[in-house]
Amino acid sequence: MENKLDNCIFCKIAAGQIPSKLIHEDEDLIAFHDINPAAPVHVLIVPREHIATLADCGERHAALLGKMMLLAPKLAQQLGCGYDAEAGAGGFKSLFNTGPDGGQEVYHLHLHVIGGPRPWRGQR
Ligand code: DGP
Repeated sequence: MENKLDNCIFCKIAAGQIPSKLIHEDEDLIAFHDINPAAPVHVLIVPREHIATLADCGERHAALLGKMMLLAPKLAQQLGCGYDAEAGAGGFKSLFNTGPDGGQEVYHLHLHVIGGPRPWRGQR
């Protein structure tokens, strides 16, 4: 599995070389709290494999991307911002930023999971 321990902050977090507030880890993914949260809950789901952006993903990454997206509602539930369909309440945002115009700052694929009671920073 490719990683970039020399210059990628998320590879270093995945390798345990930089501390983070981890909330999930398995053989493919880690998840941790964002250092600069935009909302009461803001976590990042990150593959252990170094993939720079969503645009660098191919067919071989389909299962990994599916795993990332399926983890998002589980973590949201665990962190108190799950979507309750019966009550029509709660919920969270899940977001991939891609490239400079997509607002991407860290070039290691990650899925933001953002939620909690509004208002959030920069949001209604
Ligand atoms: P993006 O703009 O999509 O590339 O978001 C990168 C996010 O990563 C940003 O919300 C801040 C977060 N981040 C950057 N460096 C670190 C770090 O060292 N630790 C943690 N926990 N989060 C980080």
